[in-house]
Amino acid sequence: QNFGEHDKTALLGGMGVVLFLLGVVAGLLSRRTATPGTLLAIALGIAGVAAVLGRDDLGQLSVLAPVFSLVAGALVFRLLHRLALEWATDTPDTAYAETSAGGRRRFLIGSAGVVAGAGLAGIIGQVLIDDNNVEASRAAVGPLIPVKPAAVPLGADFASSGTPAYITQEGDFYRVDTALTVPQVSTQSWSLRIHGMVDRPKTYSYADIRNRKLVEQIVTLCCVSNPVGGPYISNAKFIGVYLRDLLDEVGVQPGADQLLSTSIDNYTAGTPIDALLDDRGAMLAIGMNGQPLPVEHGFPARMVVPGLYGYVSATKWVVDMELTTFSSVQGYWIPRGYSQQAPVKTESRIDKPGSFARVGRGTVTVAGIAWAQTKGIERVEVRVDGGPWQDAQLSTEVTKNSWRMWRTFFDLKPGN
Ligand SMILES: Nc1nc2c(c(=O)[nH]1)N[C@H]1C(S)=C(S)[C@@H](COP(=O)(O)O)O[C@H]1N2
Ligand SMILES: [Mo]
Repeated sequence: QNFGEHDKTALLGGMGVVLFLLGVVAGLLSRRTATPGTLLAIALGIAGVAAVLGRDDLGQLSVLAPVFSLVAGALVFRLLHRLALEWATDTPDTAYAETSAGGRRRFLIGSAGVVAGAGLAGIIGQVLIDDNNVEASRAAVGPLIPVKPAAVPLGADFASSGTPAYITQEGDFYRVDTALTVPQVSTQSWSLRIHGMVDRPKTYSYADIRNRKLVEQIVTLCCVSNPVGGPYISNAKFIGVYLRDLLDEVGVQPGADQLLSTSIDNYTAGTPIDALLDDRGAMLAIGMNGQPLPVEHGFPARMVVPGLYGYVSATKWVVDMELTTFSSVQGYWIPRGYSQQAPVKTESRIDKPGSFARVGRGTVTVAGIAWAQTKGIERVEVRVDGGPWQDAQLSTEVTKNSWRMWRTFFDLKPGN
C-alpha cells in the first residue's frame, strides 16, 4: 500500500536485501567448513526451481536457470572457501610471507573471476530474455480497424483547465496486476478455452478472434484500490468482440452465475454472467487505441466489462473462461477479503487545484473528473469551505461507460 505502483520495485529490493543478509549469515557460519554456505546456495536453487515449476507461462527449459545457479553457486562457493582457507591458514610468518601473499592473490583473483562470470551470465540472461519478448508478435498484428470507429466529439475533456485528456495514452494508462514479470504470450501460442457449464465447449485461436468483425468501445477502467483522489483510473478505446457473442456460441447452461476467467499466470477473476449478457457491452479486447493491446495491459487478449471494478472483470492475458457458480469457486481476491460483487461506485476526483496548492487572488478554476460507468454522470456540484453548492460545467457526454469531466469557477481569497 505504501509503495503504490512501485510495490514491485520495493519487493525486488527487499528480496535483494534479504538475500544479502542471508549470505552474510551463511558466510559467518562457514568459517570452519563450507557446508552452511553450500546449503544456502542449494536451498535458494531449490526455491528457484519450485518457483519456475509453479508457473504455466514458462517453458520446461526455464528450469535450467535455477538449476544452473544452484550448481554454480554451490561449486563457486566451495572453490572460494578453499582459497580463503588456504590464505587464512598460511602462517603470517616472515618465512612464509611468500606463500601468504600467494594465497591472498589467488583468493582475490578467484573472487574477481566469480564477479566477472556472474556479470557475464547476467548479461547473457538479459539478452535471452529480450529474445523471448513478444513485441515482435505484437508488431506483426499491425493496427486494428473496427467496423465502426468510436468517435470522440469536441469538448470531451477540459484538459486546458487541468483535467486528464479524455483518451488516456498508452504510457499514461494506470497498471495494476500481480505479475512480477509481465507475461509474454505470442499470438501463435495464445488460445482461449471456454468451458464448464456450457453446451458446446470451444477453444478460440488468435486468428479466430482477429478475423471476426471487431467492435470499438470507449470504456473507463478503474481499480477498487484507488484511494480518494488517486490515479488508478484511465479511459481508452478498446477493440475486440462482444463476450456475449462468444457465450452465445458455447451456449451457457441455466444455473451458471459466474464466469471464472484465468490468465496465463494463473490469476483468476469471477464475473457475474448477468453483466456479460446484458447490453453494457462486455468485451474480449485485443486492442487499445487502435493498436494491439500493450503487453502490460494484457496482450494478446483481456476482458473489459464496463461498470465493474478491474479485479472482478478485467483479466489480462486471459486464456481460460469457465462457466460456473459463485458458490463453487472464488476468484483470486475474494479469499483475500474483497467482495465477490464489485460494481463501480459513483465517484469524483478533483484534479485542480492539487492538494495543498496555494491559490492567488481572483477567479480560481476547480476541475476534475466524475464517473459512474453504465449509469452516466448527470450533474456535479462543488462547494468550498461549507459555502453554497455550485453546479459545475460538464464536458460533452461521449458514453455512459466513460468518465466525464467537470469544471467550475470560484472567487476565493488567496491561500491554501
Ligand atoms: N492477469 C491479471 N489480470 C488483471 C489483474 C491481475 O493481477 N492479473 N488485475 C486486475 C485489476 S485489480 C485491475 S484494476 C485491472 C487493471 O488493468 P490495467 O493494468 O490494464 O489498468 O486489471 C485486472 N486484470
Ligand atoms: Mo484493481
